[in-house]
Amino acid sequence: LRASRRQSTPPGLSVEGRTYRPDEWMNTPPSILSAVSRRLHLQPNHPISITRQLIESRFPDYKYHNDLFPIVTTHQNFDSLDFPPDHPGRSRTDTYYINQSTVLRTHTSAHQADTFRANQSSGYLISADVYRRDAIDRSHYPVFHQMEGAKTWDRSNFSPYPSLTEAIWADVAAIPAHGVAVEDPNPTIHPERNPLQTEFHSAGEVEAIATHLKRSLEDVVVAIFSAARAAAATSGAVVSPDSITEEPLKVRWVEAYFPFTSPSWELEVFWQGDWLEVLGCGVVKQSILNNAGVPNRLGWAFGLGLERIAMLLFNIPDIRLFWSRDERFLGQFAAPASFEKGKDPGLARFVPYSKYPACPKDVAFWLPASSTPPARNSSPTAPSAAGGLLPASSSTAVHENDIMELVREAAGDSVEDVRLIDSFTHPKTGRKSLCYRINYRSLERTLTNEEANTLHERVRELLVGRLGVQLR
Ligand code: FA5
Ligand code: MG
Repeated sequence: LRASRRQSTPPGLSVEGRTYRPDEWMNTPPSILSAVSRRLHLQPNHPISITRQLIESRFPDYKYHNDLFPIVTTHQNFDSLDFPPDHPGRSRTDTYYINQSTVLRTHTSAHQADTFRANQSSGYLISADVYRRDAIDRSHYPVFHQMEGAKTWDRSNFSPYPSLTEAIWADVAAIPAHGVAVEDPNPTIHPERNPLQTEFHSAGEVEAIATHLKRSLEDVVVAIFSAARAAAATSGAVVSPDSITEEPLKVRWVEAYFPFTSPSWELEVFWQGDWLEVLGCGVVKQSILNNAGVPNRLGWAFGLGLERIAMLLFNIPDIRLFWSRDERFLGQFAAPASFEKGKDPGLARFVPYSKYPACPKDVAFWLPASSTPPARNSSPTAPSAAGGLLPASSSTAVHENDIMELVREAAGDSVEDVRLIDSFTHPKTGRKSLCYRINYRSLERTLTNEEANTLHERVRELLVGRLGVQLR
């Protein structure tokens, strides 16, 4: 009896002493769970940790939360932030679930409501590891780090100013001005999707909050840029020049949409010939503050990608490098003695060690006929037309993220990127064929062609075994 009962109940999953009960929603592989203990944002001389401290130094009066546990409820990650029930972010193709109501947080905003509720200070920063099923390339990794920031003001307490709006403008005036050209400081906001919350905030309050938000974040980017330039100057000719150090800094604001802020923006930085999104932000939806038990407060929030900023700061070319335990990487970074405002932190830029040869290999296959959808994609919440759904017949529902994850499972960090290079539909049968190019390249050594073949063979086997494709 005991044995059969043990069989019918899934075993508990223990992560750092906390126990969870996986169910049929579980889609988190062991390789992802093993990242939980790494805490790169707290490793003393790690570039992610140095980047965190440099940004924290621009917000000296804020409260810092750096050890919030990554496994959260779907309520924290989605519901508390007003995500609609059919939001694609809830899908098992995008998010790592432990069970139906437990996920690896997909963003630091998962802690917004709880932190507002605790209301320990008017400003806070949360730095943490976050987890997403996503593409494979040099700027995407299934585990990365975000910093969340928020600042709120109390409606019932704005003395010595005559109004809350004037109190906020006084705080704006305390942020140092910068000389950087902002290409689009005030993009057009579309009130249908980004209403001004006029039932809660006056136009003057929103303008003051938005200005404080933008100035605070421009100040961060300018500080990062100055530190990067100073580092490049001391590193001299050993590092290759990049657009951050060779050209004047260019930033712009773009309208964005989040379920939990309105209006919302993204900040982009011009980098290596293109605009790179570094953060999302906006005026906090009043319903979130009201539900968190602080209806008298109003303010802004942002979430930025620490890897994106660290790549700009240190000129790090590949996001996989952050996970390296190789001394040739880790040995290059040292936290400065102080992060004093207005003082150069004296950082050094990353000097690449030799780049090992790439070993590209293609795999072409027919997607399964629509009558046999793979079982692991039968999530009850999968939206019918999520971005990333492959152009197969609609009911086949092989998601590109499933292919990405399978490649990671087979070949881990030996894959630099995965790209769809061809797709076509057979004119008679209507079946879809896809061809992906997988670029095998280790950051640490040369892969022999034989090793790459072994990895590629494993990918091919998993594609057939898991997704039911037919290799061509
Ligand atoms: C968010 O995650 C929102 N929670 C941000 C936010 C917070 C908005 C508070 C408003 C108020 P987004 O998915 O765009 O938004 O991610 C935020 C940043 O994380 C991006 O701008 C980018 O810098 C970084 N990022 C996103 N996905 C990845 C990835 N796969 N790898 C590395 N960095 C990423
Ligand atoms: Mg974004």
